Amino acid sequence: MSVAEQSQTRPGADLRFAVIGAGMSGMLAAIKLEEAGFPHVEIFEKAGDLGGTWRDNTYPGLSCDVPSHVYRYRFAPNPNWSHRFSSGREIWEYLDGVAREYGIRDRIRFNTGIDRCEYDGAVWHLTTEGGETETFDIVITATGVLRDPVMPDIDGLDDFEGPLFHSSRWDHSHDWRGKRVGLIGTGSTAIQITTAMADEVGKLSLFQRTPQWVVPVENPEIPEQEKQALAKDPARMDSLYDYLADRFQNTFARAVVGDKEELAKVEKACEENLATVRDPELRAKLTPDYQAACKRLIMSDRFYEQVQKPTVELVTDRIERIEVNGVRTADGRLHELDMLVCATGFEAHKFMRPMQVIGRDGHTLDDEWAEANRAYRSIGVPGFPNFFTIVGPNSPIGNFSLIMISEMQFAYIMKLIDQIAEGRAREIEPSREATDRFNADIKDAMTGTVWVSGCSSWYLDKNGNPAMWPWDFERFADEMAEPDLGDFRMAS
Ligand code: NA7
Repeated sequence: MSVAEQSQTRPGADLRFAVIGAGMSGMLAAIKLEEAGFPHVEIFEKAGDLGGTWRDNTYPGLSCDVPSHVYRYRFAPNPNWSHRFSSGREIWEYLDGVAREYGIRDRIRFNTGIDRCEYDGAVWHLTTEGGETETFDIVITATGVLRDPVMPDIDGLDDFEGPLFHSSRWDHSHDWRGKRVGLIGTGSTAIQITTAMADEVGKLSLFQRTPQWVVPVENPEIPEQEKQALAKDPARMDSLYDYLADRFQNTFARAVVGDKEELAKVEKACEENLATVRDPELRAKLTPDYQAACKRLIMSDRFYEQVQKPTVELVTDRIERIEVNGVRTADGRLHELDMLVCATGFEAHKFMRPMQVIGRDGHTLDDEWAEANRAYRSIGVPGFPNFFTIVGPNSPIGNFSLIMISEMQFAYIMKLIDQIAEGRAREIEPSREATDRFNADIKDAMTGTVWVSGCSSWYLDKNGNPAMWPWDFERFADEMAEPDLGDFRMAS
């Protein structure tokens, strides 16, 4: 259907949309807007390719910790996943395939970051990094959560003469096989890298500041026969999706938000896994002093086996400084290295910033979020009309398939967009009162979660509040089912 034909077929077809970000959720927005008959959609992507976190992360051993058959768009089943938890490369290829199939790849404006979004009381003016300004009626930000890498603040980091990079900026021009590699951090990333490298590295020095709980989860290959059966019968893929979603929602996701019985099961599984480490000294070093699942749980049934390999040394002495040849720890020892990788995590609380967002009456998002990132149901902020966010503050990151969460949030946003498209409102934004109420409820509910049980993690913001969804999945599904329009300020 041509753009001109589409313009005649649905109300609001002349609305101009900007989608910022071409990762999993920006792609979703672009596909769904097109499907809904909105032809004027511009997709801005700061980087040179799509895929967000699955583009940036290419480290050895990368896989998702959500099963592949539920970590996919509901509308785009894939019978070909190779493993229960497929590799990062496979996930990126899946996203790329979906983008091609739905014809959005060619429409993404790559290398076009947005620096500024300003509302003038009627429309949004977006300014690109190159200084061009374009005008839109509705803005959707889909800028991701784990996007900006954090390098550790350690003396001498610049002195190291070998290759040194963050895990999400892997430099594949340096072969690590047979070399002496230093790896700082013991989050999910470092654990996957260690597991992948242990058999072929010369020596891996794993610098641990805090031990982690590791829950043993198998990652079997999916047999060819099973893939063929799924391809022949897509309904089977839907049942599998529902089954996996249900299992996750009723076990782990309940454990972290207060179900003590489920949490006890997780703790037991972690303790039994840890008990497989034979050397008591190493086992003691790997034993956390906080509750399982307080930090994001690590899923691996191979890490302990690999960390016991003679090629791996777990270093628990504090890092004092980085030197030309390696890492000096507080005991005075120099750990000589050929390359150094910082798996030191991400700045998880910036959301769309440092992009400047200036809403109604000149009010800025920087001011609005100066104390804390407070949105209404993750998707909108008072004072910022017709400006929506996918995977915004307090999205259920970590507990569920983020693709499923994005789809539910975007379906909700579409219902708000319909209000505008169908002429019931010119401006729509969450009310201050509803946003305050939502955030007060979140704060109350957080006290029952495992994330505040006494550990540091990227889940916690600068005030120590988890940027998470503190309730179960049913509540999220209920809240996303239908917008309560009484919670919105709608102006015509
Ligand atoms: P994480 O989970 O934030 O882990 C970062 C790791 O780096 C963690 O072990 C930190 O130790 C360690 N770290 C950070 N700074 C330093 C310094 N300065 N010195 C020593 N060690 C340091 O990031 P990941 O990339 O592993 O995983 C992020 C998410 O991606 C993961 O949760 C999944 O959702 C996918 P700490 O525990 O703070 O003592």
